[in-house]
Amino acid sequence: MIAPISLEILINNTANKFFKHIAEKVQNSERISFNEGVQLFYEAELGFLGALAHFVRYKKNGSHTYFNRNFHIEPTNVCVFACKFCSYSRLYKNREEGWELSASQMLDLVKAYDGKPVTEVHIVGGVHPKMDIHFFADVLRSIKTHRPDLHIKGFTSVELDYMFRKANMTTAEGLTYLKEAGLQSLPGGGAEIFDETIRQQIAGDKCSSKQWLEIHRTAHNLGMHSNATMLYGHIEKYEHRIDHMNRLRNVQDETKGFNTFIPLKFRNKDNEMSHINETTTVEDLKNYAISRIYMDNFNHIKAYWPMIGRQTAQMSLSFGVDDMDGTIDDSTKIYSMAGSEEQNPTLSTAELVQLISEAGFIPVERDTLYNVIQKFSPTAVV
Ligand code: V47
Ligand code: SF4
Repeated sequence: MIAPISLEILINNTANKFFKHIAEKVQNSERISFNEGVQLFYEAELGFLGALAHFVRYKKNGSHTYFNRNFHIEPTNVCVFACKFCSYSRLYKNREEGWELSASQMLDLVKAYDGKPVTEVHIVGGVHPKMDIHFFADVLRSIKTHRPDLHIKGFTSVELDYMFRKANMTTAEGLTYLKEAGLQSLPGGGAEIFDETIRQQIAGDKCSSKQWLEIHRTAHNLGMHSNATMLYGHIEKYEHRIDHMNRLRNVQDETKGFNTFIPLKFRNKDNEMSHINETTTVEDLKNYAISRIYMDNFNHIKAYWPMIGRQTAQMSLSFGVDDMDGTIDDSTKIYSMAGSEEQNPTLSTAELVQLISEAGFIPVERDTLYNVIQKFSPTAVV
């Protein structure tokens, strides 16, 4: 088990004034500024960032590392939008590979978990012109009727924005309608990069940054929680990553409604940005660490293992990450289609416990809202 840590030795032995100042700020739980965040990206080395991020993670979560038992439903991969980084959408290319699940097929996917201890279903897919808000409200109601204890986390702001506009509903009306049908939390997808110039180039036709943030702010005001993501490692600069984090940090100051921040590494297989090299593992770990340092009002930083791979996810636990997402059960295709090493993402509870223990942390099964379900002894095999 990891002992409580101090930054004293680092501070006393850091000659560089900027790094010393940042380490002191982190030690004193003082917020770092936009410019300081950017400078860390350009100048700091991984070990220094890891020490600071680990300090923050330890202060917030000790050596607990969270995971949950979950599965995804992807209603369709047909999408009216044309994000350049997307390897998944099948409206414009290879339409014959598109799928469209009916409401009863989605309920059957839920029924397949009858008697199994899953706590969350994550529902996200493409934006299909025929799947409207009433269709999804029926799906939510049927899931809740069948299994009331299953937490439904569903729909990116991109899907919601499209549904609400088609139904002529305001954001508050649409969210209230879906909440009453059974929707409990929003996932973090669709955020990509908030900088308007970069967003225009990679995802120009879908909901704007302002709309994304407004949907999450409204959900929080209605008592729902949500996650936030950031797609990094493509054409953005470090300034854009910090700008993205800054906009989220500002909303979180207002609402406190975000559960976790999930950096998503751009994967380059079979999409219109395939010519861009993927980031290195060092860059991924730096990104997690700076996220942990910068997002001081987020309780959790998640490494989504189906996208980053289980080994990097395991390493990330020493760079600020305290959550590995869940068992997944091979129920999502977004990342395998984009080239992730996890082609059939499934981890048993025993494997998650093993990965977390091996990295020196205490595995904790959580529900969607981070209530503890069970704490494992670090070496336990389930
Ligand atoms: O918004 C799409 C990303 C997101 C690629 O809230 C890509 O718990 C990398 O948001 N390379 C959807 N990323 C998935 C998502 C998510 C996943 C897991 C957990 C949660 C949560 C949310 O996937 C999209 C986009 O940013 N994405 N294509 C790609 N080629
Ligand atoms: Fe559609 Fe989402 Fe792919 Fe964009 S990333 S094209 S919104 S499925």
